[in-house]
Amino acid sequence: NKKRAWSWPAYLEEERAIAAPVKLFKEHQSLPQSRNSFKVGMKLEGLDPSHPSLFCVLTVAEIQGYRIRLHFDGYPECYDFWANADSWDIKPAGWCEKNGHKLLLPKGCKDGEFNWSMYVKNCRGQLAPKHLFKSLNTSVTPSGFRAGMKLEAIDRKNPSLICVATIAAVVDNRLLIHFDNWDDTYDYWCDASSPYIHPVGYCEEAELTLTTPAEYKQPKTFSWEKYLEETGTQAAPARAFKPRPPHGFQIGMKVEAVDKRNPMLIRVTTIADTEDHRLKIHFDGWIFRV
Ligand code: MLZ
Repeated sequence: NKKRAWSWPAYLEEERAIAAPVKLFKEHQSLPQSRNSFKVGMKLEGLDPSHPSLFCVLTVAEIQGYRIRLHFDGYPECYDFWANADSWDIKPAGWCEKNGHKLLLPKGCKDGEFNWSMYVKNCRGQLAPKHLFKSLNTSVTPSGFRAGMKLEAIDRKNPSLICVATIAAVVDNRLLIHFDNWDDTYDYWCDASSPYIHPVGYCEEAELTLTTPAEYKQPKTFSWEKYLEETGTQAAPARAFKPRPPHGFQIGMKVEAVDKRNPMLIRVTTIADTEDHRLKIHFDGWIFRV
């Protein structure tokens, strides 16, 4: 009675379930089109997932298939995180300087004293070569978004809040969202199809509460017209927003998903519940506990 290797087709048949069709996945979630050529030890710049507007000095610490584990230079390993090899969130050395973004330096390095080529030399490291970064050559479609424009955006750290926000930067097809009068720990990058961003006037139209900028004097009487005038700014044009249609995944479909508690693992999972833009993932064989 030899045990056969686990396989998706056999498992799906056993469970009488279907795999989520490939067409439901976004390009970046889909089957890799290229190979992962990153190597352990290569250094690069990338977004900190817990402070998603901040680029940091990172080193490739581990490779698993199409994924790479990234380590923050000078920081404990517990902050390491995984990214796909084609992620927009990773950039070659020098990208921040070229694009005018702040780079969080390795612990111990002083601002103004950091220089990539000296740094890799001193730590006998190696820069990840530019051609490994798939996202550098993405085709850019012109959009109506410009840095400085205002909008209404969901605070992803406090997702019940829709707040007065500003486009702090536009790079490729991506927008950096900043919340007025808050520090940059709430900032994040998204694209024009993000369900987290809405044009000015959205809350009023949908009869939702708009959270006004921190320390705003008369929050009760906030008016966009007045605020745009006070700040000498413009609203992002409604036509620039390209809201994505609901995702199409259905309850019961099987997918492969990262285990967020142990993110080196990708597990066999089932879609347990759906909202327009969100899925609830159940890890097969694990019992729900409160
Ligand atoms: N409870 C939090 C809410 C911060 C909301 C920020 N929105 C951009 C605080 O007061 O710190």
